[in-house]
Amino acid sequence: MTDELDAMNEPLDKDMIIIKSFLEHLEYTLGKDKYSATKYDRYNALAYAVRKYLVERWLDTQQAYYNTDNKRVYYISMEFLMGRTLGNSLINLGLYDDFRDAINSLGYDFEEILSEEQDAGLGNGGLGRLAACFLDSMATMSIPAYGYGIRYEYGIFRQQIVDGAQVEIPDNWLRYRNPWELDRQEHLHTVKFYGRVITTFNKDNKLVREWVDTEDVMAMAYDTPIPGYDTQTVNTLRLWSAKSSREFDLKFFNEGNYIRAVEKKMQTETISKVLYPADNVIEGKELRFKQEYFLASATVHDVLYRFKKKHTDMRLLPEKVAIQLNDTHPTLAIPELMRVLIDLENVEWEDAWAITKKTFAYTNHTILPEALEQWPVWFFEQILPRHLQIIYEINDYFMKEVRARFPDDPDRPARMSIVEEHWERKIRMAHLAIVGSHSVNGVAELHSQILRERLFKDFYEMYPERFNNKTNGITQRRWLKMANPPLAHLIDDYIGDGWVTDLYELEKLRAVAEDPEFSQRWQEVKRCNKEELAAYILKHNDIVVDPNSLFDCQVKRIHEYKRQLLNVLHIITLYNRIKENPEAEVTPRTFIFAGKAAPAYFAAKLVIRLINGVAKVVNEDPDVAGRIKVVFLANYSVSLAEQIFPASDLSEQISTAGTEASGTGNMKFALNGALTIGTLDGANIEMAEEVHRENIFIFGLTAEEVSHLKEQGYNPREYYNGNPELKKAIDMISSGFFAQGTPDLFVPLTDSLMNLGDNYMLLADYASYIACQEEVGKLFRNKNEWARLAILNCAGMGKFSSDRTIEEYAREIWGIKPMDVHPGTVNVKRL
Ligand code: NBG
Repeated sequence: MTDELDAMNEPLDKDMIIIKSFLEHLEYTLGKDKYSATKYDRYNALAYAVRKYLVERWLDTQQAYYNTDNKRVYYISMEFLMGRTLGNSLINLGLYDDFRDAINSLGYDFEEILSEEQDAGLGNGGLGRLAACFLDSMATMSIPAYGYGIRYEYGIFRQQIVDGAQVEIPDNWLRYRNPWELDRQEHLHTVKFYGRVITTFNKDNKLVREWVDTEDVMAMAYDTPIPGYDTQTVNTLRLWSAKSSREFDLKFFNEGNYIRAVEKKMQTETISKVLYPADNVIEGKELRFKQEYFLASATVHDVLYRFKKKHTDMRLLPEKVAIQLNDTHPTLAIPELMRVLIDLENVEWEDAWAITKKTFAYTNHTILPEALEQWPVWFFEQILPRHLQIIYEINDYFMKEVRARFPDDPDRPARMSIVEEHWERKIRMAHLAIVGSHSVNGVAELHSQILRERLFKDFYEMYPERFNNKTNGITQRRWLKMANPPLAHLIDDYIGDGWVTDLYELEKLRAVAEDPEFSQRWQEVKRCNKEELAAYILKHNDIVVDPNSLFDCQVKRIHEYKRQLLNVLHIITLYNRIKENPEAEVTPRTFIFAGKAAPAYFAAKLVIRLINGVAKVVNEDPDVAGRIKVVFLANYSVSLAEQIFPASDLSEQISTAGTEASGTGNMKFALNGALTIGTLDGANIEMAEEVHRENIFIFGLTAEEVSHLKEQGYNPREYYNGNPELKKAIDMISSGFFAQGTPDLFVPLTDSLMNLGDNYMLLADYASYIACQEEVGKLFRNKNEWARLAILNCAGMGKFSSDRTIEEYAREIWGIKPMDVHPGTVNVKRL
């Protein structure tokens, strides 16, 4: 290696600088030579070589933030689903091609090295990935922003499929080094738990509360740079890791109980051990409650520490700080800020409350009742006694306000109270978040409307000015430029690359939607991407699929409301049609599924087994060969998603209307040229507006019809008895036709449809779904017409850039303007 380095003479050209830095890291940072280096070493060496470019801009950006003291936003989230970093960093730095060429010139396969990187899977699904897209947009738009979260040692589990069933494998993602993070040993905060509150008087003879005899955990910061695209801005994602406090250990050491001390240390450090793997449902565990407070407290202290470097008057806080709560998970930051202001900073209650409300804003991400957080009061009594007092006091004032505003509505206080008074008393976190914020937003128009009219109706009546909508978006840097280079290049060739920072530029594609040459090239790109995915499927599932067939994809968390089971009913229906009539006109399709089920979610896990059971029957039946195939891809993740979206023809967005807050996969599919089949739910509605109604396949009940039918009394059996194809499909599932030797295996699924009320109304939507799928099948046979619609869908995606979403948050909620960080504006000396 040293010989190779020595052989390089100055002056170095670009390639040589990259190669030199890569080889130096391989040798001096990792201690390897070309004989001993593994692929993973090469990935690390490359990561370190790239990190240098990030760090330079990072220091500049942070210094500029400090100097200008502009208002900053803190995005607090229990989840950040980042995926891989290397390729994305290179794209944002504008160095992708340089690095690729340099590394390839050494005889390595650059793409292969990139694929060595482990996903950072610190999230479950849409909520965590949204946070990651927002970080990219905030950096790209030069918004002074920080992400705050937890550095879980174990991210979302890795999914294996064994005999058709999901098996969870721990995701020990930090076992090998993480070249993107820098530990900040000096950024430590003490987070207190347990103890009791005593009342004393301070030197001014004022009543003060002291929280004493606490068990303390240290939160240590790990920072990851977040580069924007084509800008000097590099923001920070700060993740907290739990460390035992030294004072704490000492107590036991002094007692001579060394083992006990070490045990305690291990216990406290479990707080940041593992991500809870449930999406859209709460697990009311004490450890999770502690995680939420750990994040909230460490972040509040960090924010105030930074604020106090420049200011002493706490009333200025809302002018310098905006805190966005990603769902209710970090809502304890509200009482935590109140506690710090009142108990530690001696601010009067009224001032503290005004400051708090002006600082916080809350985003709701679901209306599913099982996902609305409510923590038992006894958790607070034991773990956060001072916060409970503060919450009670907030609620007392709030209840007075409610009674004064609505004197003739005696039931209202109980409905709106932060404290739920049923047999187990609970704190309703959403109520606390609304009362303690100046802004409450949903994530798509329909969702925000449901918040106003149903879920938070009482609050909307009281505080209409707080409610607003921010329709979700996705970053086109990762989801088109990086994930689909052939399509990105084709688009560049026709309309330039302005779309990378202004997605509305894609409108220009409308003009070439019927251009035969463009259409031809568009179809070739899709074809290539499908061949790649087909190769992946062959390698991982040992199934041969035909790239000419329609790739019909449903990839997302497995959840009853998302109705993967409805998709399965369609597959079985097609299967039966072909079996009964081998001449039936069925467009060849490959059904592709991917998604994880929460480990404790029985019905969702059963759906995975059913999909695999159906896959086995269908794929092995020669009668349907060449017509339909079913594939379940294991371990859905950000990096697997990056392979699936570019290769898809049809995007399944088929949740029961009124249940999916927004959806974001829907946007990624369409951006990559898939057509959507979907219900009028979440952001699908706005997508239909943007791509025009005639270019999207919409079926099923509307949200209003769903509520109406429920009120009238919905009877799934009517649909079952009235539709022979539906009946046959359901009977096959319950009879064990797909169960491979365990006849009753899938009965719980059909039971929930037939005997437990079919909560998500699959049966009501079945006929309309099947009819719509027939239209899809027909259209697919007309390749040019299909391509024309796909192009128009892509052209209509401008609105769904997370840049647009973030611009709205910044302007309407945070009051923050983008700022530019130029190299050389600050005095960072480079050695
Ligand atoms: C999810 C919704 C999705 C939405 C994402 C991001 C939760 C609690 N909610 O529809 O189910 O797209 O949030 O907003 O995970």
